[in-house]
Amino acid sequence: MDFILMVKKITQCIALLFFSLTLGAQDDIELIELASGLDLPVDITHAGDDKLYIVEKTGSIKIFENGSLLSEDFLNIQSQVYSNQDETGLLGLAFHPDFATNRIFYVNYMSSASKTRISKFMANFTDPNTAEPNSEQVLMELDQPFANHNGGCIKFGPDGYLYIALGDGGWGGDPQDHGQNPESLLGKMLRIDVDNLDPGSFYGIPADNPFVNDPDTFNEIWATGLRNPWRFSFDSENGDLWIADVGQDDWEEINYHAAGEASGINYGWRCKEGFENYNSNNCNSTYEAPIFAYANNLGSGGCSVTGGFVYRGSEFPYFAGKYIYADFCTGRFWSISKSPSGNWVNSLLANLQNNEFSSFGEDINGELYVLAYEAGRMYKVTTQLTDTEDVELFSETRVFPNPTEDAFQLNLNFKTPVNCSIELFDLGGKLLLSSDFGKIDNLSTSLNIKEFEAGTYILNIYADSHATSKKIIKQ
Ligand SMILES: [Ca+2]
Ligand SMILES: [Ca+2]
Ligand SMILES: [Ca+2]
Repeated sequence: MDFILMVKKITQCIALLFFSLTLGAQDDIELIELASGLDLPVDITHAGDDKLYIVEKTGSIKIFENGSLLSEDFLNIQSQVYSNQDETGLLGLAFHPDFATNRIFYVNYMSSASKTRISKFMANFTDPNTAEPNSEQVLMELDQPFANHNGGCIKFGPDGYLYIALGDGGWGGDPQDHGQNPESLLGKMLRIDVDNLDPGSFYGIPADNPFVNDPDTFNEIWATGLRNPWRFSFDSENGDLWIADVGQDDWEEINYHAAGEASGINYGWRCKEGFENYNSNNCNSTYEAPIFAYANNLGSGGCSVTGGFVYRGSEFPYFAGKYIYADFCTGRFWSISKSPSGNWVNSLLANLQNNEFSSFGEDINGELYVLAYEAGRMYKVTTQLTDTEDVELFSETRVFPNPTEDAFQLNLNFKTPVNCSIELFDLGGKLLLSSDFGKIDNLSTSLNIKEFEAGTYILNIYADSHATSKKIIKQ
C-alpha cells in the first residue's frame, strides 16, 4: 500500500466508481465472503494447521477457524503498536516452521511513528488459541525517517530462514537514498536465522547470505533496491519468490526470483521505477527488471500493487500455477503465468472496484483468501472458470438443482471416453467426497449431500488431465 499517493487518487476514484460487490458474468474470479467486522486487516497466514490468522493493523491478531472468527484475540498488542498514520501499525506475521511444538511466532510492527520492530512472541502451550503478550523479545528495531514505506511482510522461506521486506523509509523518491545504500537495512529484503543466534544478538546471519564477505554491505541483506515491497510470497511448490513493489508515480512492479538462483539482486529503486529510469544520480550497478509492471493509471491499471501468491490449492484447477495478485486502488485482479514458449503472460481476472484489497493469504491446503481493508472483510478467492481449451470438453456438464437441500444431479457427456472422477470440497479446502467413475463417455448420477451443513461447496470434475469447477449451494 502506498497511501500518500493513494489518498489523492482514491478521492478521484470514489467519484467515478460505484460501490458494489456484485460481480459481473465477465469476471474470472468470484469472492465469497467468509468474515466481516475486522479492523483494518492487513495480513493473513496459517500456522501449519487448519486455522487462518488475520492481522489487524491496529494491533490484534484474530483466528478464523471452522468457518468463523473466534471472539477472543490470539494476540492483542494494541497498547504498544503505533497505528495512527496510514502504513503504520501491526503489519506482518510469520509462524516458526516448528510452531506446533515450539509455539514461536514473529511480528513486524511500528512501536512509534519512527520505529519498526521485528519481534518474537510465544503462543500459550495450554490454550492453543491465545498468545502471551508479555513474551515479546525484540530481534531488531529500525529507525524510520518517515511514517510511510515501512514494508511489513515477513515470511519463512523453504530454507527455514526468516525473510523481512522493508520499504525505503518513506516520503517520495527515496530522499535519503536508503534503497541503494548498502549500509542501510531500509529498502531491502533481509534474511536472518532465528534458530542459531550470533553472540550478543537475537538472530544469526545465514553463512550463505550474499554480502557476508563484503565489508561495505550489511550482512542481513538478501536483496536491495526495493521501494515499498507490499507483500512477497514463496511458491509453496518450488520455493520461487515473488515480490510486489509499490511504485512512485508511474509503475507498479512484480519481481520474480527463481529458487536456487544467485541472491544479492538489486531491484533498482530509486534508480529505476518499473522498466524506466527514475533518478539516475550515482546509478552504475546492474538492476534486475521486474517480470511485469502495470501503469499507474486508474482507467487500465491501478496505483498500488498488492502482491499475492502462486495458487497451489486443489479446489480450483483453473488457477493452478498462476500468480494471483491485485491493485489496492482499483480492485483489478490479475494472474501471471508462463506461456508454453516461456514468456510471462499477465491476464486480467476481474475488476472488483473499490474494495481496497490489502493482502492475500494462503491456507494449509494452498487455497487463497483476500482482505478488504476499510470494509474489514475476508473473502475466499474462487472461480467457476474452466481453461479456454477445456470449455468445449465440459460443455455438456450439468449440475442441478442448485441451490439444493438433499442431493444434486450430475450429468456428464463427453464426445469420446475419458478417465473421469469428481471431488467435492468445502470452502476450507477440506475434501468431503470423491468418486472415480473410470473410463466413461456419459454419466447421470445423484449425489447425496443431506448430511452436510448449509453453505457453499466446490465440485471439481476431472476428465483425463482436464478439470472444471462448479459451485454448489446447500440450503
Ligand atoms: Ca517509514
Ligand atoms: Ca557484509
Ligand atoms: Ca524495481
